[in-house]
Amino acid sequence: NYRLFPGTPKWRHHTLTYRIVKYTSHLSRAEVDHAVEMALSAWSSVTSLNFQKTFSGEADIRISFELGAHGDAYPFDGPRGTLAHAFAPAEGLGGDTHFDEDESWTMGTSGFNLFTVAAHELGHALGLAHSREPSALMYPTYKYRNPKGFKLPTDDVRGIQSLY
Ligand code: TQI
Ligand code: CA
Ligand code: ZN
Ligand code: ZN
Repeated sequence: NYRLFPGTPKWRHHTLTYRIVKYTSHLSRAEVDHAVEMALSAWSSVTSLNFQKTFSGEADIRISFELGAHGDAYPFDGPRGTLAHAFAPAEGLGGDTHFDEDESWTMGTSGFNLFTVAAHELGHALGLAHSREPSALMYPTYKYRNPKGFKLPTDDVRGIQSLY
């Protein structure tokens, strides 16, 4: 079942800003925007959270595609291995979500599906750790999810509703 992070970090406000700071060369900007929007709405549709896109300055959740070492303590590792990571809710780096630019990001079933990974990472950015429930989105195994008609598994719904 779902797990929260130690100390239960969570956002204290329910309208969160997000900004896509750096795009990938594997997909169009519109595709990235769409995948991220769908991933955010999976979480906002079952909570009182709202997400507001910003285009400059600070944002609670800064999203970027990064190559190798990129200024935090967790360098990316080329194709496969680590796909992405996100920081639990906090000021500064908290909520920030980084994707490994060395992966083959796709909108479909080949490579790694950006919606699937973004939805999982945003769960971390909102305060969910890994679930023990194999059908959960927050279970630590990649499994393609079709954004069309996607419904958050009940374990993830319970987890996020325990926070927001
Ligand atoms: N990246 C790990 C992950 O997001 C990084 C990580 C491990 C992590 N423990 C964490 C991040 C705790 C926040 C909190 O799980 S990953 C999947 C999987 C990865 C893995 O690149 O291994 C997905 C990224 F396993 F679920 F498929 C996205 Cl969906
Ligand atoms: Ca990698
Ligand atoms: Zn990073
Ligand atoms: Zn994870």
